[in-house]
Amino acid sequence: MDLFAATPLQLVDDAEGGIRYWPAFVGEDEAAAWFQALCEGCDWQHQRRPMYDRVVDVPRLQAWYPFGEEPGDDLPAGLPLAAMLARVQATVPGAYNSAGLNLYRDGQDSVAMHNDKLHMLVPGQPIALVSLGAPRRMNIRAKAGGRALGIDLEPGSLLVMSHASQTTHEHGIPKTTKPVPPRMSVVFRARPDVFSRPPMQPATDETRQRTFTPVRTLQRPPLAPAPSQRSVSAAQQAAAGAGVQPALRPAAKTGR
Ligand SMILES: O=C(O)CCC(=O)C(=O)O
Ligand SMILES: [Mn+2]
Repeated sequence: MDLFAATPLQLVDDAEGGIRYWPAFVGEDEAAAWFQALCEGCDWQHQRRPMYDRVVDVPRLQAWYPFGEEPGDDLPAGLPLAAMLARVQATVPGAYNSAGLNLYRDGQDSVAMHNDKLHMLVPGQPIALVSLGAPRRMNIRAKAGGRALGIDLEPGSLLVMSHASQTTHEHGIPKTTKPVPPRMSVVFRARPDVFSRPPMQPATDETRQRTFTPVRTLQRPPLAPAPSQRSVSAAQQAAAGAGVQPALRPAAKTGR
């Protein structure tokens, strides 16, 4: 066990380890290499989700990879997921069998306050979340009430949430008007019946699928909008500089 791994910050306490944070779980260079490889190599999907009486955009891109007891046999060879899993296992051992990835293209991407769905988690098993790319604030709030705790999730950090904490606390990544470059989370979980779960539902609107262009290859797109178009926000301009196409951002109401 390395030194950083030995000293997590305890954010929430419970009988299963609560919520712990390792700010420097891996070094900067390794985190940057993982981010680049995952940006370019993952099968990023843009989902839409029913919310009340309509279907809304999920305000981030997602990818999902299930794996069995020999993760190297199931995980795509070109991605660093097996190496990341080995590092996570060395710090917080668990019966992980799923890697869920979120890509926040800019400050408009987010995830609303929620707890991870209990019926899709094996009881007692940890949820291990590796952050890459730009830092983003996560809010963690007790369901019983009280002020939310805000923690800036640094690239190369590890946040581990117990299964029990999903019954007592909610977490979320709020939108921000600050110009923030893309950020990614890679979340290892133990799912019941992981291989029988239906694959992620892609966006129903074809044009909303695969809207992320790998950061290394993208040229800065022109930003001058025609007078009739809505203005481009500072966050969108920054995202464009970081390799995200503002023209492809959804304008509609978004869901979690
Ligand atoms: O991106 C994050 O840090 C949080 C993601 C999350 O909460 C989830 O995927 O359920
Ligand atoms: Mn979550």
